Amino acid sequence: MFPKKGASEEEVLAELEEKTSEDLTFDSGRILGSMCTHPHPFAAEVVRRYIDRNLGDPGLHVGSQRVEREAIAMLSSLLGLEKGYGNIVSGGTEANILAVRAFRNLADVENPELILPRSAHFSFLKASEMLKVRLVWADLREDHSVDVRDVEEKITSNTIGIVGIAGTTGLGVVDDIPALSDLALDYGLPLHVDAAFGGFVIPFAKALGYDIPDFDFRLRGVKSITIDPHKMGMVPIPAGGIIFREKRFLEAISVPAPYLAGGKVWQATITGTRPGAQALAVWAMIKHLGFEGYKEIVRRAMELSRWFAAELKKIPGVYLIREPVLNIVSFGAGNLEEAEEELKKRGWGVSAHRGYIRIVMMPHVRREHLEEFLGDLREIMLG
Ligand code: 0PR
Repeated sequence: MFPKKGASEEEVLAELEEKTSEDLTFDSGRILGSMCTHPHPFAAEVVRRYIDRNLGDPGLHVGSQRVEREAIAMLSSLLGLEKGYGNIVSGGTEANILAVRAFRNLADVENPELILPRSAHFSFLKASEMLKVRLVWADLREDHSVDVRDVEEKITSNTIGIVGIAGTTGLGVVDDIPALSDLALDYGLPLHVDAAFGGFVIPFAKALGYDIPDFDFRLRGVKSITIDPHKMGMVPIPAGGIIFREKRFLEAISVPAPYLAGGKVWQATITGTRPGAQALAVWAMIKHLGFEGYKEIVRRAMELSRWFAAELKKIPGVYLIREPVLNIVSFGAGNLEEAEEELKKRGWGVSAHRGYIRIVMMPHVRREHLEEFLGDLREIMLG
């Protein structure tokens, strides 16, 4: 019911505290399977300070729009591109939808088809339904990366583009993007790389010496990349990123908004009114942490993943789905559903819906949390 009279802030907050007391918090260390984290306090402060900025009407917030462009420029440069075109959007879902939209609008095809790995995120289902693009699923190889030969076999005259994944949702696997890029160039098709998760991991992990395939704009077939600051970038939700190699992709999805303060402006994003604060927070976090700062975060996460994977293998009945590539470790067990139930009862935020349990070494996950988790898992497995 809509209350007739207002209550004091204290009363309302007390009620909210009570209502959200069931939520798991990132600080507690119990959330082990999420790609989100407690945002960096500095990024949270930036969001609070610029909470009223609306990038849907950049004529009012000219400075914020410039900052968004600079954020895109910094992300582009991280991804090996001198000048990129894109936006800070609401998350990986919007970013992927925008990429499919651009590919579809640029292709002159009556029954558009998009080829993507079976491991792709469900955001492409939304894109498919909204944009009337048929999804053509490519098989995976034994190592859970996409089978590039199968991708090639599935190319037809209806194909509008190819998707590769740099950090799959379930296992953190990086597809053979160099091979997909060559294929895309051979067939004159655009390649979209979904690095929603991996974008803020792979460049730093590579700098640390981890052997991970190239995945970014340095490969000429790559025409667009999704990279989410609200995952490993430590920016508050919602902050996704979409970057195109060329302006024509952005132009292909821009609609005129003629009556705004800036005169006739063009909008490519799905959302109209959209938070400037998040774009400013992306900019601020990159400036504040720099390459070296993110590298340290990734170093910790990668080392923790290797250690955790080795510890898991010591537990009877537990097996890795594959050796970790990024900071995601997924494991199976004979009695997986029971184990999940029992872990949940013990207060762990994990899920076994994909047939395995995924642990994501986000910045809030610490070794002592994992030790406790391993102890519980060992007990459960030994029954
Ligand atoms: N692409 C990939 C590779 C993803 O893993 C995800 C999200 C997306 C796109 C879509 O991003 P948005 O959710 O920002 O639109 N993958 C996460 C997952 O399914 C989303 C998530 C995050 C789920 C936190 C749970 C959670 O606690 O795991």
